Amino acid sequence: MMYKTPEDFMVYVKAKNPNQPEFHQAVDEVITSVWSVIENTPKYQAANILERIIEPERTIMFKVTWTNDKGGVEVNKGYRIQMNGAIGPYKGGLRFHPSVNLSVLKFLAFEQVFKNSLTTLPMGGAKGGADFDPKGKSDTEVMRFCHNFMLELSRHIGPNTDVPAGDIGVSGREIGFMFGMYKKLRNEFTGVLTGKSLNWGGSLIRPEATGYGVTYFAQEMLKTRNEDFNGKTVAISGSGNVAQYAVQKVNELGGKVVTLSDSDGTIYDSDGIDNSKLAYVMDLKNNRRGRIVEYVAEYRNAKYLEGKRPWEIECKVALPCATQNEISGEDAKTLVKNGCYCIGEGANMPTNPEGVKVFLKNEALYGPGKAANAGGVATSGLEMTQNSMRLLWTREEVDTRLKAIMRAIHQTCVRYGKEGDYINYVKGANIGGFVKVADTMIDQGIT
Ligand code: NDP
Ligand code: 2IT
Repeated sequence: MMYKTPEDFMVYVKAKNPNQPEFHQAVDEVITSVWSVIENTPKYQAANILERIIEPERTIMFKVTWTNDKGGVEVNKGYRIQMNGAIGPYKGGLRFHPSVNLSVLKFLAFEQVFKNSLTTLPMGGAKGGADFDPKGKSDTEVMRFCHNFMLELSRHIGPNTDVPAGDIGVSGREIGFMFGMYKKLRNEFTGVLTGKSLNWGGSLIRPEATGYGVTYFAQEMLKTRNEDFNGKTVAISGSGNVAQYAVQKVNELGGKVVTLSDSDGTIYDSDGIDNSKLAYVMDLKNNRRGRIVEYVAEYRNAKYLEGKRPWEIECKVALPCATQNEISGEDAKTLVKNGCYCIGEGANMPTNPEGVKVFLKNEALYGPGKAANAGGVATSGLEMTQNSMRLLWTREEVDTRLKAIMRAIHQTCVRYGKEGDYINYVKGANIGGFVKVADTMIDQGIT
C-alpha cells in the first residue's frame, strides 16, 4: 500500500489541494472510515482508487457579470465541480452564498458522490454555485444574475451529462430563471435541472424531500431503540427549505420542535412550532424574505437568542439544517449533557470533527448528512425519471419511494456500520457509498 495510514494520505491531499480546509475535512472523514476496506482489498490499491477518487473529473470556474437595478456592473465567481461520474450523470446542487469558494464546493461535491451512491439511483456527484448573495436583491436582479450564470453553465450540463438543482440560496425562483435561459439557448425542453415547478416538469414532494427524508432517517434510527418521535422535543437549526419541511414532518409524527434559526440568531418557542406557526415562518422566509427574529414579535412567548445557535436548548433529537460546521465539539458536549441522543443531519457536514467524535463516543444515534439528507437528491433522481417518461407521479407514489429509499440507506448503514451493539452510521455511510463507486471505477478501467 502506497500510504501507511490515513494521516499519511492526508499529507498528500493537503499538498495537492492547499488552502481547502473544508475539502480536507470531508476527505479525512471518508478516508478514515474506508481505510480498512482499502487495506483488505488489493484491487483498490492496484487501481490507486484513493488518489483517483479525490480528484474532481472536471473543475469549471467562470466569470458572471450582470447589472444591478441602479445600472451598476457587478462581477461574481461561478463554479461547477464535476467530481465523479462513474455511476451516472453528474448530479448535485447549486449554492448561491457569499461564503462559496472552491474548498466549500469541492467538499460538497465529494460528499455528493457517496450520498448519490447510497440513494441506489444512478447518479454521479457534482456541486456548483457562486459567491452571489441573493439577500437584499430584487427579483429582477436575481433573474439577471441567474440568466448570466446559465449563459456559461449551459455549455457544461445536459440531461444526460450533468443535472444541477438547488442548495442554499437556490430554490424554485432561481431554478425557474436558470431553466428559462437554458431552454432559450438550446431551443429544447429537457429535464436539465431538478427542483422545477410542477407546471413545467417538477416533481411532487421534491420541495419537501430533504426535510421529510432527514426525519424519516431519524425515525429509522430511533426505531433501532424501539422509539419514535412521539412526545419528543426536537431542536432544528436553519429556517430555509430543509428546516421548514423537517418541522412539518416532525409535527406529523408527534414531536415538538422548539427552535429554528438563521445566520443572525435562534428563536426558542417552548410551546412548540405547530403547523400554523410554521405557515407563518414559510411566508416570512419564502415570500417576504425576512429574518427569523420577526417570529418573536408575532409569538410573544418565544425568545430570541441573538447570534446564537440552537444547541444549548434541551432536546432529545437535534436536526441541524443550516450549514457546515454549525455544531462544534463544545456544542456536541452541551447537546449530549442535556439529554440529546439522536442527531440527523439535514445540512451537509454540519458537525465538525470534534463534534462527531463526541457523538460517537457517547454512542448517540448519529446520522451523517450524506445518509440522512440524501432524500433531496434521491427525489431529484425521481424527478429525472418522471421527466424521461414524460409523466407526473402522485404525491403518494413519490413519498412512498422516498420512504423506501431512506429505509434502504439506513439498512446500508447498518450493514457496513455495525460495531457490536452500536451502529456507527458514519462508517456505514462512508463504506456503503464508497464500495459501489470504487467497484464501478475498476469495471470501467483507467479513464
Ligand atoms: P436555504 O437557503 O433554503 O436555507 C438555508 C438556511 O440556513 C437559512 O435559514 C440560512 O440563514 C441558514 N444559513 C445558511 N448559511 C448559514 C451560515 N453560514 N450560518 C448560519 N446559518 C446559515 O437552504 P437549504 O435549506 O436548501 O439548505 C440547508 C442545508 O441543507 C445546506 O447545508 C444544504 O447543503 C443542505 N441540503 C439541502 C438540500 C436541498 O434539497 N435543498 C439537500 C441536501 C442537503 P440565512 O437566511 O441567514 O442565510
Ligand atoms: O446537497 C444536496 O444533496 C442537494 N443540495 C440536492 C442536490 C440535488 O441534485 O437535488
